[in-house]
Amino acid sequence: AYDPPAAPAATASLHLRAAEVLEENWTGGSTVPSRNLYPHQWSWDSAFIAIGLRHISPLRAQTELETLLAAQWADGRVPHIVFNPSVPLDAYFPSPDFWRSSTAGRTAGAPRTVQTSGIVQPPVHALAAWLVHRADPELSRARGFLARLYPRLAAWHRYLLHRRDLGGGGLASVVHPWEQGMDNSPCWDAPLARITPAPARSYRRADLDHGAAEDRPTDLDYGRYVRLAADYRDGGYADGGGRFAVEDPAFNALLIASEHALARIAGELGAAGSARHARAERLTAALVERLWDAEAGMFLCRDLRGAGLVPERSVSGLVPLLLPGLPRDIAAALVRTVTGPHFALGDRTRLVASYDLLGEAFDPHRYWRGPAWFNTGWLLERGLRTHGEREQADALREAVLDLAAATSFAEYVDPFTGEACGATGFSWTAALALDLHH
Ligand code: 9YW
Repeated sequence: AYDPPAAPAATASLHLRAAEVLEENWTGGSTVPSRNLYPHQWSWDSAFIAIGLRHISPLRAQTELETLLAAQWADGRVPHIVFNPSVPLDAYFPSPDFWRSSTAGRTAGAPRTVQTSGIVQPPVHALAAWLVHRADPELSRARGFLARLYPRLAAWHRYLLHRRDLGGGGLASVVHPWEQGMDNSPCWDAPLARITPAPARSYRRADLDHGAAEDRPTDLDYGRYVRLAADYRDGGYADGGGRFAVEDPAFNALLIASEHALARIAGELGAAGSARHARAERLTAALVERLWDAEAGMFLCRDLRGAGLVPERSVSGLVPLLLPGLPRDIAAALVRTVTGPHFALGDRTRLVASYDLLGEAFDPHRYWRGPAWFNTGWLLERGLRTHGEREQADALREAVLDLAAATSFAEYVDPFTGEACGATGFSWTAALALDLHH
């Protein structure tokens, strides 16, 4: 069969349209994930956004990460939201008056000049910083980009590896579903069931003003999110005592990928990176030891306050494919799982689903309980390519580009039909399509 090459006009317009989305969502120092739904700066969004922005403006990409890291707390944590003071309080919940970072976070060293949340998100930042540097090393060196970021990134990893090693096995734990970035994943159902929801009248969900209720987490989920966050805040954001503590495969895989990137950054700055590479390899061994499930053929979450491994298959458990240092048999099993009946990539789906197609909780439209997201698509494309699965990687890349363009850069899509869900003009969708386009 003859495959005509993509029309130059179509590819040029993808670049232009993606650049336009990022331009519209740029606020001067950072990029909002979505103009209406998420009007502040989000941590892992900014990392993915910077990875795409580097192809349009390396300077803006550097600034994106610098703005985020300027809001780092003295204990090393990088907050999951940095609030824009010019946005009205009721535009997003939970707002700064809920988190009260500058007062409740004083002991943990929250910044005084900017309001933030007190929880974190996956550590994609060192990986992003390295990729941003590589896009324009001259500008990066001239601005001292890596030299300024390196100590902050090192402190961020130190926080996760020490304060967040709640299981004592070397991995970092998340203390809230929002920290892992896949808010209502069925992996959280069991660990969350132990949490008494905050009363519905004690807060107001702003997300429902902009998103369809059937695509969003439920009210019961929200009550529990609010309770957990309020308890963490009321404890001064101190780590260790909370009722929710989970070791998540994607969160830790991203930490490992970022630790490898930090080793390269150290090398670029004239320091030795070998100790960091070695630490990343030890973390990879810990990931396999604590979260690999041979029967499932993938990684699972470990509920530290419950019964151990959570028997739910989420895309999070596939993300470690990203790691070049993964044992060969494990990488091969992951590839079989991605293409097998539970995710059916290249068969029933083109962009990997966020959750087990055969799982009881599967719902093709509800947020992280089935829909396909572009950031996990990007991560798996990288993983498949890293492990020599070129054909699968090429197909996934095409799917990201086609679906991003066809949905006007949707937040997430129905994994079977590709129908747009959530917001459109979503920044990381535009940024990561732009990256795969290059
Ligand atoms: C919310 C901003 C964030 C992402 C998360 C996603 C969602 C916020 O939006 O959470 O209000 O539900 O789950 O991964 O960073 O895009």
